Formats: sequence, C-alpha cells, structure tokens
Amino acid sequence: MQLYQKVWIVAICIAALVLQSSTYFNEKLESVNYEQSLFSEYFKNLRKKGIQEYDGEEIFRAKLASNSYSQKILLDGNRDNAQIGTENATIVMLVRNWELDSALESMRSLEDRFNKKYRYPWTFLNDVPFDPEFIEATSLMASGATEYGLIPKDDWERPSFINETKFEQSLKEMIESNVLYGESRSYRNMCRFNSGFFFRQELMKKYDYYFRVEPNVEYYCDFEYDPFKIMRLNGKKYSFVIALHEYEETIPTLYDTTMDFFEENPQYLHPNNSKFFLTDTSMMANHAIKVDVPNDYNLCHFWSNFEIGDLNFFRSESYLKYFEYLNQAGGFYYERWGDAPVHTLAAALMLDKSEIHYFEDLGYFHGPFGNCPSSNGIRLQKRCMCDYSDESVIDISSHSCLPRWWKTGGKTFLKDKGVL
Ligand SMILES: Nc1nc2c(ncn2[C@@H]2O[C@H](COP(=O)(O)OP(=O)(O)OP(=O)(O)O)[C@@H](O)[C@H]2O)c(=O)[nH]1
Ligand SMILES: [Mg+2]
Repeated sequence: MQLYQKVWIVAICIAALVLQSSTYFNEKLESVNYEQSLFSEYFKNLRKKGIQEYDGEEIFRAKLASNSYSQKILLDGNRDNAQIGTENATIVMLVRNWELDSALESMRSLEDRFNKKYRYPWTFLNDVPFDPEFIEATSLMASGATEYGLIPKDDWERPSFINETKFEQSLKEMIESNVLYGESRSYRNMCRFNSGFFFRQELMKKYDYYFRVEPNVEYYCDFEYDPFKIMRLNGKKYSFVIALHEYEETIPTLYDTTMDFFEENPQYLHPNNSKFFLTDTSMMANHAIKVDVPNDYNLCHFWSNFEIGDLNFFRSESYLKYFEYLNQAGGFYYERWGDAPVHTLAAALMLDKSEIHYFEDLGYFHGPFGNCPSSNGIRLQKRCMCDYSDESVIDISSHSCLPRWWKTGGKTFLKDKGVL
C-alpha cells in the first residue's frame, strides 16, 4: 500500500471518530439540557406554588419527589380500596397512638402476605382519640378501608364495684413479686376490654369474623388462601397459631371461678369440649409438666395476640354470661387475668373441639415466640422467611402446649382433607 493511501485511511478513521464523539457529546448535551430544563421547570413550579398557594407549614411538609402529598391525591379517594374478599370480616387492632411505627410494621407484613389480595377493612380501636398522623399513615398502609373507634369509658375503665383498697393492695403485692405488667393499671383495662368488649364496639357490630393483629408482629409466610373463608366453610369459631403456659401468679383463681360458673350453668358446657387440653399433665415426649396451682388447670392457653375468630361466639349468651361472671368476680383487677386464658377457657369449654383450628402453615412472630412451618416444602412454596431451628420457634418445645392440643383436638390439617 502506498504511503498516501495509508495516510488517507488514518485520516478517514480520525474523521469518523471525531464525528461519532461529537454526535455522542451533542446527544449528551441535549439530555443534560433537557434535564436542566425539567429541573428549572420543576423549581419554577415549586416556587410559584410555594409563594402563591401554600402557607409556611405546608411548604415545610412538601415532598421534593412529588406534590401529590400537598394535593392530597391519595387521601381524596383516588386509590381503589374496595373490598375483594367475600367474607363479612375485619382485621382489628387495639393500639396506642405512640405505637404507630410498630402498627405499620405489622400492617405492612399482613398486607403483603395476605390482605392486599383481599382488601379486608381494618378497624382500629383506642381508649383515647387517634391522632391525625396515626389515621393518615395507617389508612395509606391499608389496602382496604379503615375505621377508627373510640372505646366508651365504661368498656375500658375499672368498674365502680371494684374495691379500691383491695385493688391497690393487689398492685403492691404483684410489684413485690415481680409479676409481668403486675404494676400496670392500663394493662388490666386492656385485658378486660379484650375479654369482654372488643366484639361489642359499634364499629365491630356489622362483622361476623375478626382477625386480631398487634403492633410489632410479623407474618412469615404467604397465606395463599382467605383464612376467613376457611373458618366459615369449615365451621371454625376460634383459631390460633401458638399455645403456651400462662404465668400462674396472674390467674390464681381464674380456673376455679370458671368451674364455679359451669357448675351453676352446666348447660353451657359443650358435650364435645376440649377440657382435656386444659387439664392434661401427662409427659409429652420427654417433657414433664410441673405447675404450681391449687387446681386442675395446666395453664395451657392459646396466645391471643394472633386470633381469627367468629364474633358471634363472643356475642353468644353463653360467652356474655361467662364474661359477666368473671367481671363481677373482680379478677381482672384483684389479680391480672389475661384475655388469652379467658378466651381459651371459654373456647375450650363452650365449643365443640372441632370448632377450634390450629393454623399450622402461616408462620408468625410476636416477641419472644414465633411459629414457623416445620415442612421445608411448605416453607419454600409459601415463601416463608423464618428459620425452623431458631430458638424463638416454640412449636413443640417444652413450654409449648401445641402437642397437648394435638392430643385433644387431633392433628388434622385442612390440606389432608382436601380443603386447601
Ligand atoms: N389503646 C390502647 N391499647 C393498648 C393499651 N395497652 C395495650 N394496648 C394494646 O393491646 C394489645 C396488647 O398489649 P401489649 O402491650 O402488646 O401486651 P402483650 O402482648 O401482653 O405484651 P407485649 O409483650 O408487650 O407485647 C396491643 O395491641 C396494644 O397495642 C392501652 O392502654 N391503650
Ligand atoms: Mg403484644
């Protein structure tokens, strides 16, 4: 090749390179200019709105990413939150304003794992009015509609028939013996409310089923079905995921008071009840049970921070009479009766054992205990995020009452019956 030919080739390559890079830089410049124009347009708009339409407070609250917040687009109902699930049910949370972050964590988990496909409504209950911030954040976290109820004073506060001297004395004794929440007056109100009043609240009256949720809990697995539907189709009235032993010092006389009630009202005792679950103290695997109570109760109860239940069971004459009997006995205040053993004693004695259901495949955590499906296949299929070997998984450990429940209610899974 002649020298001049080589020079030509090199010159052509350089020209091509220059041309290509100039096109590239031009395009880049154009896009930068475009972005700049967007920015300046955006800031111009923001300034214009800021100066002309909003007061100082709202400018402070304006979000840079979008102006949808100030325009209240979301809260004006542009989001479709119409119920998809077909059951007459609500998800209910008794909660305090300051628990907002923990409430949102529980909601996020339950929405992602279950409710966003069904959009069941949420009902929030409180003994004081909910803050606007609480209402705003929770209604935006919910996929379904939300309602907020103020609990009437009579449903929450200590009844006037409670002897104040006896009550103060009991508080003192519980503090001295280091009983969990022994010092708390509000905890006692909460337990009495959850035992006898949550299902009577105005907002709850229209529903047949409830799903109780507490702040700061987590649902480990996809539900893959509508648990409300499962309850109705299978005639289930009460369900749980964790069963364990109650602190005996909180309920010294609850069992005896319950037995007195059934002695006076034998018609409310179901012939196919689960009393054995409450009284069985035999060895389970290699675990013996040693409970220090002056009666037959083994302290087993369903942990009520997770509950899916039939509200009509709680509204029944038998439950209402039972609650009133306990209420008059005063043990919610003179002792520290929890709603979990109260619900458990009622369900175990008044329902047919087939009406109580253990949801074995949901996966759940409420500190310090959790439940995680033991089957690897279920964990994979339901996208569970839990470690079955974690020490928080109570399942068949010595402090769990689940094996005792299986012994009473049978170890039947809906899957086996072809229901799921
Ligand atoms: N509005 C209101 N809700 C309460 C009050 N006390 C408790 N709660 C709610 O009642 C439920 C049970 O209370 P928790 O404090 O979680 O009781 P717990 O589950 O026995 O104990 P933790 O181990 O602390 O979770 C939760 O949903 C609380 O948000 C109260 O004084 N007012
Ligand atoms: Mg709790």
